[in-house]
Amino acid sequence: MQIDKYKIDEFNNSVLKEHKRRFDFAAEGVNGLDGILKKLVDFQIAIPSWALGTGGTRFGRFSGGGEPRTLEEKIEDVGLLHSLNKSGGAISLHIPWDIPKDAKAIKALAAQHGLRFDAVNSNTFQDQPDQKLSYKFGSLQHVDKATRKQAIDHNIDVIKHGVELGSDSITVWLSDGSCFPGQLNFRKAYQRTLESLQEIYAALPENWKMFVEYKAFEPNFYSMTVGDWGQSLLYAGKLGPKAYTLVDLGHHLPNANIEQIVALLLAEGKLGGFHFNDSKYGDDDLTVGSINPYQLFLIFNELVEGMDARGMQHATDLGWMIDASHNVKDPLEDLLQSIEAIKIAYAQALLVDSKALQAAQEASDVAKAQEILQQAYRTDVRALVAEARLQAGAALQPLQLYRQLKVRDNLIKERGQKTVATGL
Ligand code: PSV
Ligand code: MN
Repeated sequence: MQIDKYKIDEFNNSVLKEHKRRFDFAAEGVNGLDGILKKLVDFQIAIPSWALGTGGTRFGRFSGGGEPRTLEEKIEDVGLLHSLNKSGGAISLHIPWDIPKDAKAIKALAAQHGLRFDAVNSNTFQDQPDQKLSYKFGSLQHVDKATRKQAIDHNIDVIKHGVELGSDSITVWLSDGSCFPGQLNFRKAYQRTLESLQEIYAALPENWKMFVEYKAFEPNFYSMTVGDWGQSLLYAGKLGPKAYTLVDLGHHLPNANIEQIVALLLAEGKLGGFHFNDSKYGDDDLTVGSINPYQLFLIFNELVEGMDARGMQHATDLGWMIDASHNVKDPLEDLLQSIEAIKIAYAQALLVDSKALQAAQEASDVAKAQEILQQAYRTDVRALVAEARLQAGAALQPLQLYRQLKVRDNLIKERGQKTVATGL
């Protein structure tokens, strides 16, 4: 299914008057309005190929129907999203869940939808049916050299797929670790993982980046070999200038100050990218901004401040991606909400009076600093975000139009009720 541009225009015309009223109100007194709108238009968030179907927990999975059955259909779904909001212009593949059989054709299909390929993701946290050696006790850290080699080769293979698709980064997330005290020699696990990563790093093409993603727990519960940003930074530092830390918002222990982590990684030039989601307990993989929107804003505030301080391009100098699991909502609706939440937090961060904030900080005026941040956070920027969408040729209200056009019903008609997308 594709959404014709005239349907978007028709819809926009039907809500334009109300939008203009809201926009004029929201725009009043905003400094550098055009620059802010341009930044919002440019900011694209990659959609993971594994988040287009219904996610699940170890207790079950409840499919919503019409899920994409093939990589081609996944691309079609991301294309749908992108035509609705012009903000999800990239797709991130997880291999081997989504192996492009004909890379040229897949690349051409993506281009037809205005999409490019974001980071490719390797998978050494599951055993595949045709796999020789098991990852039950780890992959890059494994005590057995042959198992490590198999995992290294897989990552190199993923890079090759990425090259064919025009991607320029690989995200390595390892489930390696241990479940019980004494199971693992931490020092040896670290050393083996580092050496394995070095071999993968050596296979990176010239212009490529490697993102080392950390996670505090799960599936290993006693230790994770890349368990936090410190460990990730250690690996990235030893690997070299093409290696960076990737922050997945759900991968911290409760109450971690993620905004501070982000600020320091940026200051060190070692922040590579983001996986957006939200959580109440741990790695819940909920819709970003649904539980903790203030934290999301604070993270964006550090991002904007830190990127500006280093003269970085917001839209292109870091990898922006959603990594969530849609258990009870329609995945496409959930992704539309996620992108909206990200854009809102970004817009609010762009509104922060950074000069005044710096002055308040230098004067140790704590109350003033808080007021300045909350002034931006409490501003209703939804009409600004909508205006940026309008300027980009997208729908003023993507979710409403998605429902009006009965996209899910159409997908169910096309693909069937009982389809299952690859992923977790
Ligand atoms: C692990 O929980 C993770 O965040 C990594 O990014 C994986 O690639 C992805 O989720 C798989 O669902
Ligand atoms: Mn992730």
